[in-house]
Amino acid sequence: MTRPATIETAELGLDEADLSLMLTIRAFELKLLDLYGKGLLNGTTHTCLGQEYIPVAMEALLDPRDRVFSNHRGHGHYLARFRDPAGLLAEIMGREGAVCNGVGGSQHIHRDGFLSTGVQGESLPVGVGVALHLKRTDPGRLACVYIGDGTFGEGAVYEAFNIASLWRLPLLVVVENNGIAQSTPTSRHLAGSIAGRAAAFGIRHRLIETSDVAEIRRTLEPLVSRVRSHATPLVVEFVTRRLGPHSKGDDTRSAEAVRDLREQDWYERCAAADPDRFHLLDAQARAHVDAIAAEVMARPPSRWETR
Ligand SMILES: Cc1ncc(C[n+]2csc(CCOP(=O)(O)OP(=O)(O)O)c2C)c(N)n1
Repeated sequence: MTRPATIETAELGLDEADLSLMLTIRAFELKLLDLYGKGLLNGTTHTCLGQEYIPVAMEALLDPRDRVFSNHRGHGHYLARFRDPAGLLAEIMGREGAVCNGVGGSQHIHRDGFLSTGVQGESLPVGVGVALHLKRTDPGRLACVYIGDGTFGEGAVYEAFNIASLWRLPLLVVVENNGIAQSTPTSRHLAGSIAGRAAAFGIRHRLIETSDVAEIRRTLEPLVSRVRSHATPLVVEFVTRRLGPHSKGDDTRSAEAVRDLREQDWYERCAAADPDRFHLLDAQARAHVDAIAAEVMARPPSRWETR
């Protein structure tokens, strides 16, 4: 019997393209940590190891004309949107072909309606302004802003919630609640709950605890459609896991705590569901990223011409 071309099982809830994308994002992030370890990258970086399924699930619910605002942990957001590991790596390494000519680096990317910032909370008020613009000029489009749980410590979040609710703006806030902000557990920095904070502004909130991409899309599709059709804000909170350090080598958690998180990782779940096919796709993703890294490293430095 020949194998099916796509993995589509109840356990996985994934087709092959989605799984390949998740594996490519993982391979990309692991490659960055490897390059840093070898002293081949400068600056800093924040990997989304463990959180890759979130932008992959969300991307199918977004329109290319929507605007996406990303944060310091944004490589997965960019890769899910543009599938351009070479451009992003060139940006991080300051090589020719860099998305922003090597000026933005890991945290400050701008391309076709996508904008990231390393300043926590900065993008929400900007996203609100863009949502207002979209409501007036292009009804049906939305502004999607990714933030972490720690960012709820920024006052700008609440100014943005207030106006988004009051003016009924098509704002989709995706919270990647990975239980920790740098070194501070969420339980030590956030009173009440994210749901309660959204409710205080009359904003709908949906909690997503699964990493099953198909289930996430099924659950969110009607809610995201409503953001578009009713021009109304929505907060989607993912309970997720940060498997890597905050940035490069600064994990303050115990090895045991990180091991427990790894056991809940989508990667292990998908590998167990169809090991042969999974490992083939994983090897392909790693080889693809290895080849890109070798090719990008051989490029000359990027140039930024000021006019
Ligand atoms: C305004 C501001 N304050 C502090 C920092 C330093 N900083 C970078 S990431 C981070 C923690 C962010 O936590 P969270 O929002 O939960 O996102 P996560 O890193 O867990 O993805 C901090 C404090 C910053 N980038 N911006």
